[in-house]
Amino acid sequence: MTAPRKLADIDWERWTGVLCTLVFVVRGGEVLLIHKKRGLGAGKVNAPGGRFEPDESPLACAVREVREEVCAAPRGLAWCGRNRFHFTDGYATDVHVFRASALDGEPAATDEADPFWSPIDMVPYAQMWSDDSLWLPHLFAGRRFSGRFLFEGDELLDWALELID
Ligand code: 6OG
Repeated sequence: MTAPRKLADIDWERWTGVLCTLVFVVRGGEVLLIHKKRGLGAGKVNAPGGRFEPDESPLACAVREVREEVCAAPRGLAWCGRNRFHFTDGYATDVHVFRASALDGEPAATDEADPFWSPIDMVPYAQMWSDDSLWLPHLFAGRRFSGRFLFEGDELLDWALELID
């Protein structure tokens, strides 16, 4: 089978991806971001998050990943959206995105992440996955969304985004 070049080349009814979370702690006009040190997207700025463990709920995964990556616990989590990422090499990931309203403890660096607070109006989109600028403003605006993104490596080939509600 040839690699997909457009979203329409993919059978989204049968599509599955590795289940992951992303968590954006937003407080006082700032958002907690990380310099990601390893795994998919190493070298980029992202938010804490990662893969579900067996039988884990999205919420439990979200809390655990923040604790593991930045040594502090998010509170007041709300589900904000689902992003489905398909890569032309066949990798696919199904990402549940959360917003949190508080953090217990100060974020600290780990082997996986160097955390930092960024003003919401200065989020470094140029250092992030190129889809982020398409949906993250909706998260900051309190909207929920469902996105589909087709990547070849770092290059975004095609995408679609629906707002929910
Ligand atoms: P590992 O734990 O498997 O990394 N992730 C993406 N995040 C954004 N913002 N954009 C993307 O566009 C992403 N693709 C994957 C989900 C998985 C983490 O990376 C996120 C998980 O939190 C392509 O190393």
